Amino acid sequence: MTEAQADPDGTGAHRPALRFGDRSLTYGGLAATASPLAARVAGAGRIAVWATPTLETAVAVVAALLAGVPAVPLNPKSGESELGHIVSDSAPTLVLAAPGTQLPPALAALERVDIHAAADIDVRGTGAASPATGAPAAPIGSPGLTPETPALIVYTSGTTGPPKGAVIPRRAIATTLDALADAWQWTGDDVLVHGLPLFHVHGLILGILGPLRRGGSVRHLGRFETAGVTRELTEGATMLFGVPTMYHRIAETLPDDPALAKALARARLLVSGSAALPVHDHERIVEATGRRVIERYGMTETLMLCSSRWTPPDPRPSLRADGEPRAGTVGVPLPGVELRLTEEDGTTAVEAYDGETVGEIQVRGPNLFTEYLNRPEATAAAFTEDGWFRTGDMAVRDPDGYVRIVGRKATDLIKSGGYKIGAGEIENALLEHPGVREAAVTGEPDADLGERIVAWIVPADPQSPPTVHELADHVARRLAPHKRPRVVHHLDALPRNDMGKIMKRALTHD
Ligand code: MCA
Ligand code: AMP
Repeated sequence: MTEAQADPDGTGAHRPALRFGDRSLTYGGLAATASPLAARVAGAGRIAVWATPTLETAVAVVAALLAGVPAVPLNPKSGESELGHIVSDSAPTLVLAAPGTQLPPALAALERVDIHAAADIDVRGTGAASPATGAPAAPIGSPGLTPETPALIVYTSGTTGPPKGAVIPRRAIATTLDALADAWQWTGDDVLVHGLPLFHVHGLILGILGPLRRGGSVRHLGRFETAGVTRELTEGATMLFGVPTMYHRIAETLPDDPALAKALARARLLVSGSAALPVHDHERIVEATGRRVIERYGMTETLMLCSSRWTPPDPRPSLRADGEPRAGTVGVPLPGVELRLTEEDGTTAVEAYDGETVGEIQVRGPNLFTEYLNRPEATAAAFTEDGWFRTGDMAVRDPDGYVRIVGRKATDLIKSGGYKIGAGEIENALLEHPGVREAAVTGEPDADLGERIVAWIVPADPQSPPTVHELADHVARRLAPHKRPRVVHHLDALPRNDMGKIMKRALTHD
């Protein structure tokens, strides 16, 4: 029996919904687990969720959606100043966490509610779901809530200052997931596997809420590893979501791992997003598996913007299916998304579809966020006067409308491992280290991470400059481990222009 068939009474309650390792919940189990939690948090202003990659996080977010209470997913690896900022900015009334989890001092003042996610029996290998009561959960669009009700507040880095909270309404989540369903023919029969973190849009909205909205299921790996991908795709999963770093690691592993190649070849859909998938990795995967990876492009503030359409693979290689994924492009705008390229002035539209004329991507549509929490000026600055959101991504359009991202407007934004990281927040953290007098942060190409964070510092004492480990620990403790510098250069002085501004383009090491 397949998972899609595990519905003996036709109510859907027995169908599998979530699986994390050997713990899983059917739709009935999810409803029975999330409903009391929803009742417990109903009426709370905003709630924080300690977003470990576990069943509890998924249950907590579903409960928040059922209750209509905005949830702020917290990175459990956030350091003290990042966490302190998010908690004071979003002012949650309580924090939801798995029982037994120790929470850091930054959350001590919040009332704590344990997430009791009593999992169904282990279904792995039996093909059967456990009996459970209750109707299937319908986390989005519950009666009594408007589409504009905030669902999630997701913190995202900018070029300077601490991260901003993007307020994402229910309407945006529903719109984006339905647009992806249309583009990818994503249905309740699909079984997704992923190992992404659950405090960002990719892992949480696409990876958890996506399968639930379709009535399908998700198997989360806890942490990404290629062996888990092989296992789940071999045992019936149909789709894989990942960031390019994950596909790079897959491409590196494939030559020595025929089981991985076989598992990927079976998948219906392999999707990469959050950063550009290098053409070389894409080609290595095609060569080893015969499968193309679909790239999709999105942003925390806009949710999903572009993707190729999925069409069943044509066995005749000479026949290119319409809309086939093409390495180096992110496909075409999704249904409902208005996309334009603009010239330097930020308002004149680029009309060319010539694969050459570069413009900034600006977008409109029901998939967009509402605002940055407590930041009216930042919100206003993010939009043009006529309501287009400025993505800051630079692109060209091919004659057939395919969008090709060629760079970013701001050099102070770094994408490392699929995480967006602002140079400014790392520079501020570095300046708090007693051994650092001046600091500048840049990103440089990295085969695994896409970009790696590089710190250029003027040490307070040139005789004993702080080591890379010391500065990495310092940044990881304050902000988050993925924001730590991987390389540190010591300089006598930072290159500055006549105005005293650091000239980052002059920061190269020969
Ligand atoms: C290392 N670690 C440390 C330190 N050094 N901890 C404290 N102090 C240190 N000095 C720990 C890390 O916490 C981690 O622990 C482990 O060592 C390895 O860290 P790292 O090297 O950073 O991780 P990695 O193994 O290289 O991770 C690669 C990854 C990861 C798995 C690809 O980057 C990842 O999950 N990326 C996904 C990003 C993502 O979801 N982005 C979506 C946002 P431990 O082993 O315990 O973990 S973008 C988005 O949502 C938009 C809408 C979109 O388009 O998708
Ligand atoms: P975030 O703010 O973390 O949501 O990251 C959004 C940014 O990730 C976008 O503005 C792009 O720069 C980048 N991004 C997301 N998906 C892709 C993709 N498929 N190709 C290139 N860049 C991407």
